[in-house]
Amino acid sequence: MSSAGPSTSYNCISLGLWPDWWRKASSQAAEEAELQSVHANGCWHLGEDISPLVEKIDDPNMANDKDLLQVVRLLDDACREAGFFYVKGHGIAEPLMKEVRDVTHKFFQLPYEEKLKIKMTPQNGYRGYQRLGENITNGKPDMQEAIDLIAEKKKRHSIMRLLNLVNMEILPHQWKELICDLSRKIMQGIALALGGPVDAFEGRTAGDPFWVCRLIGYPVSTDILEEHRTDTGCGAHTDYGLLTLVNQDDDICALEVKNQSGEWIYAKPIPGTFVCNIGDMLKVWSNGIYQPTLHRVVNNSPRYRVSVAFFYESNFDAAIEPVEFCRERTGGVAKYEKVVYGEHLIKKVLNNFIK
Ligand SMILES: O=C(O)CCC(=O)C(=O)O
Repeated sequence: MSSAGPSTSYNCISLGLWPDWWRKASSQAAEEAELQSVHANGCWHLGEDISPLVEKIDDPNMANDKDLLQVVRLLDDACREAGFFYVKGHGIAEPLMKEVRDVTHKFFQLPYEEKLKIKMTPQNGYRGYQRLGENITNGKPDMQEAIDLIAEKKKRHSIMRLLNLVNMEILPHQWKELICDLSRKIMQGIALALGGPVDAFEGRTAGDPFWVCRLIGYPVSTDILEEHRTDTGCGAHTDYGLLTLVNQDDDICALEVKNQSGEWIYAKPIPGTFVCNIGDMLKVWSNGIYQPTLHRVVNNSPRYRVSVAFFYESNFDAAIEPVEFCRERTGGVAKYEKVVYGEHLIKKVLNNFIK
């Protein structure tokens, strides 16, 4: 989940370092040439194959696996230099990724009254449908509608029960399991990349990860009444958890990431990949070795865009603080105070919706 403004969560802040190739990309053509040359150099930022990690991370001999260790090194580069990266070879079939986006499009095409049947309320734990402009970032309504599916802690707030009211299962059943498992594996890789044990995020840190799956629809701006329109589908923010995976429409550029020169550049869709970015909890935990990166969404295209973002978080009640082995690598002093993830989340969520 992300956070707004100089704070953090559904919308937030903090800049990652960007490699030169990323900084230079300005025109579409220059961008493409640049991306290709970086890809040719085997740069992991552009969808290097993470299958060695996905397939072998649970193998007791994984520490000797050269291919896996190479993915870990590239993951370290990506987290240090950009805070944003694409993954392919992740094991989730492209048709399933498309099906998830298709059902999301289908839901948002329903009449407004139908969508309201699963309206988000405090009583259902802030799960459900949010109308256009209901989510706010940096004090401004976002030009998006969305559905939040959130990890269940109390069955009576089940979003699935609500969804039955419109006789519709929003996402294929296996989606949550697959994406949660993939997130856990990438986090295992990140633990190794930071020089920690593979299970560093297990147990009290993220052994029972809280998660939010957010289905987001960004209308064409000219379809929005002028008096309701703002210029962003999702205002500039960083995400407030550990890791976010975004399954975005293949053919619309709208997700923008701020580079070190202060320019907004597209995280262009690359079919079959997830765009991943790290969040605020990882910054605290790593004592700033990895920094989340400011991003936003602007849909200037003539088409309705959807994305399905999976926010993989720590345990809801985890007290996140700089871990010792990261402190040792950064001068021995904790740069960030302890944060209880769930408290942080609630504070942000309450600030992020129009009352
Ligand atoms: O729609 C996207 O591509 C990203 C959405 C996002 O950044 C967010 O919801 O935090």
